[in-house]
Amino acid sequence: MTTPKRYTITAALPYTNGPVHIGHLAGVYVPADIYARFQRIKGNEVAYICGSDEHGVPITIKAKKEGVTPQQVVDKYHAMIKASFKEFGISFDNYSRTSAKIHHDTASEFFKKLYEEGKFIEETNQQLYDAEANQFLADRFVVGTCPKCGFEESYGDQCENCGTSHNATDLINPKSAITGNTPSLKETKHWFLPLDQYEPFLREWILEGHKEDWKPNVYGQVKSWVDDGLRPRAVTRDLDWGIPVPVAGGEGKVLYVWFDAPIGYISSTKEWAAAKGIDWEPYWKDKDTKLLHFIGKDNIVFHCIIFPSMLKAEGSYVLPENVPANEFLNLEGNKISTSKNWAVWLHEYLEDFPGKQDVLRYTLTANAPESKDNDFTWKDFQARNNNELVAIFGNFINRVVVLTNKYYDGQVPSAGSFSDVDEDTLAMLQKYPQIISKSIERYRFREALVELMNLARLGNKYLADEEPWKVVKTDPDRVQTIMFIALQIASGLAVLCEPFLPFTAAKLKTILSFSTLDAPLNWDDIKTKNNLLPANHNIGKAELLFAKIEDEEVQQQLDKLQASKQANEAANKTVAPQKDTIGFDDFTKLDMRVGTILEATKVPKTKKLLQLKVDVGIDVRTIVSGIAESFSADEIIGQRVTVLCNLAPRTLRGVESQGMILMTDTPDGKLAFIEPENESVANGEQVS
Ligand code: B3M
Ligand code: ZN
Repeated sequence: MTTPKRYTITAALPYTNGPVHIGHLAGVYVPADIYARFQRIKGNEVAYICGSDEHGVPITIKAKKEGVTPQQVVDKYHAMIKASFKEFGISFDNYSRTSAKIHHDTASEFFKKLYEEGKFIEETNQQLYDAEANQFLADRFVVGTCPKCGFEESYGDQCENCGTSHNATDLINPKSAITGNTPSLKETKHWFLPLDQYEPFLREWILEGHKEDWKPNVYGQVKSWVDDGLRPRAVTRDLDWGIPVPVAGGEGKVLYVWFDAPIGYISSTKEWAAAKGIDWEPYWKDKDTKLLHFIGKDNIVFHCIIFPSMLKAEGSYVLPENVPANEFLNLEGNKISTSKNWAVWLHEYLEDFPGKQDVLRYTLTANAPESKDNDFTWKDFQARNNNELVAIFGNFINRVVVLTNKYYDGQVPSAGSFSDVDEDTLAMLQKYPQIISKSIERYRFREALVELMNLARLGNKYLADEEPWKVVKTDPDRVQTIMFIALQIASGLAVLCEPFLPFTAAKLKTILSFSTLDAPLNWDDIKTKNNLLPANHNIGKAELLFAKIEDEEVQQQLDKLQASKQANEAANKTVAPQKDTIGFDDFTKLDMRVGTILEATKVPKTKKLLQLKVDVGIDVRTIVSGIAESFSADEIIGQRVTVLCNLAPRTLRGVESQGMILMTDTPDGKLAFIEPENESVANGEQVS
């Protein structure tokens, strides 16, 4: 037995300005939960920490809109989010909230310490001000053009298009989100964290130290920010909702939400430890503690640059060992959007599919946006349930339990001598704990889940090949051995599925009467024990683990989405009229081919242009394309595209463009690629 390690696992604190949806679950809470459950099962010490993020401008905007106080908004959503996470089986050790006193105290002290140690720059300068609203415009109170990617609806603190975080005064053509007015500038004093001074530290710690083990999407974002040059970042705001700035001159100001929110992980840990009567400090300060932040890709800068710089400035904390950020989950081909009600809300799912938590956990893990954005569809949800959970996992368990009850009155039979197939099957079973662990340890939860299902497939194949229902008529002794082995696989599944499918694991353990075993089975027993369920152990009756999902249930969900879509489309533009007729000869002159983008770089000093290297089968050519407002350079490497190849070359900003990428519009005003549905289509294939 190895000595237990200590893990502090954080999941991004959800904003309490709305409920939680499947995008949040797939990106953050389900993978973090799998990881936390896995480490607990392995016998490690785990603090899985979360809570509500109750400050920030979106909450005050929502309160204004609804004519209630910000406190009323956060109370409503905090209660709702907390309850739905619990019902969904997210196994937080503590779920706190940033309006709690312990958090206000912790964040204030943190700020004061940095202030007293001279870690901030104090500066009076001009900030955006809305004279009509009589208010400074920070963060989401101001909208304008992103200086980096040209997106016209960037917020004051972060661009949702390219993810860049900036200062509100960086925005081009800023407008107040309260009145729509162009803001004026007004002097005000703030405290800044001089991020530029932390550049050498960040370079050494992340760019040199974590090149190999951090996910490429995370590492790449950090590198591009650090390479672009870091600047001092204001950590206070002129707002009235938040944690008051606790030093002289801070009257009427609050801490920036992204200063206080990550400290929320620390205060939530403190709250948990106090309730348990243990010391919180080892979970944040012991150098052997593994601190992990599970987040979505829009939070990378805050967790990899700003918060670590704060921790470094403070001096007594450990730094995250990894920040396994995910990309985004789309829904039925479109970006999930709260304002357009294009989402599957967790609390609604729990109402519509009672008892089916694991089906959603399974689907979201199987489609997790681990290395690129991914899509959730209700058809896929149904297929994964019916063809995988029901047909493979459920079917295997059901056969094992039904036959054991039928032949042996529920008692595990003793095995006779093993055939080669038996030996191989048991040897395979013993390999799974290691195979699954390896994938989980590397944050590859999709891969881990595939392996879990492979174990269920192994069980099904074993039964299908050995056919105990036939053999029983001729060789009942042999059937005892077959069923013994099948029961070992079933118990292996009960243990190994727990991180992914906790409700199913609990049910299965009840069916197999784990509670009457001499000692509880753990993960590593499966590697070594030959009789996980010993002969003569009594199991319970069969019970369905998964039920088929019918077409009507899925149709209802699609109808719900369709209703949102129609409501949105009604508010949207009409389709362009058809152009003038052309002859077939005109059409055949167009040389359109499938290609793949190999390289992409931003054309300097332009908003829209990316310079691409595209493999079009005939050659690899340079194409300048006006897509930078919809895509960042790194996200389109490897993208399949359709190229108009024989368009006369044109020089754009000094670069000769040898063709054109064909694009279409999406409902949210972005561009989308036209790519072959079948991945096997080769570069250079003609479009006709
Ligand atoms: N409240 C979640 C988000 O950006 C944000 C995370 C805070 S983690 C400290 O949606
Ligand atoms: Zn941008």
